[in-house]
Amino acid sequence: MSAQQTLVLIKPDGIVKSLTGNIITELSDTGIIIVGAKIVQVTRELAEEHYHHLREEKFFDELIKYIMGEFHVKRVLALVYHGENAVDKVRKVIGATNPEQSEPTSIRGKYGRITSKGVFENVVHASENKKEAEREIKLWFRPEELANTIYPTESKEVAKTEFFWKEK
Ligand code: IDP
Ligand code: MG
Repeated sequence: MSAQQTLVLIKPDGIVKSLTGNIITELSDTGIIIVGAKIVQVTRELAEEHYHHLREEKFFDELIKYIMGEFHVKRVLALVYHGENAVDKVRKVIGATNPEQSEPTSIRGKYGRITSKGVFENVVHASENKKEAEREIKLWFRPEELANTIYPTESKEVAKTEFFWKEK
């Protein structure tokens, strides 16, 4: 198995529960390294694209609100990890989707919960396989935000609006 990349999101419940350091420590213990990191305020467009495969589910609307931070705080920490077998290593450490069925020692098993509305608030997201990891990393990050160029890039001329801090 060669080196892989995977996307991890510390979800809004993980942020408000102050679990960021703890989760990063557990992931580092598997020997993989961080090659990208940023705080993101998740827009509806990004949330719906990220979870597009779940759009027919009855919990979809609540899931979109959850990842946008409507129940906790409007930010997530997005991380890209790189290393040997990174996708499966991370999935193992975080545990199963349903926090009540996760290994008790996994991150989701320890810190996740199911809300009265039935949303699995499971603290952390991680890509399910290599193909999804590539789709998700390209959705959340620009090439120059990553420490190494992991997918081929091309330069394009685009007219764009840039934002600057307003002078006082
Ligand atoms: P994953 O996060 O383990 O890859 P997915 O099936 O991709 O699981 O679901 C994405 C997220 O949607 C989950 O992490 C969880 O927050 C939520 N979710 C998934 N299945 C259910 C469900 O049956 N009820 C409520 N929430 C769910
Ligand atoms: Mg998934």
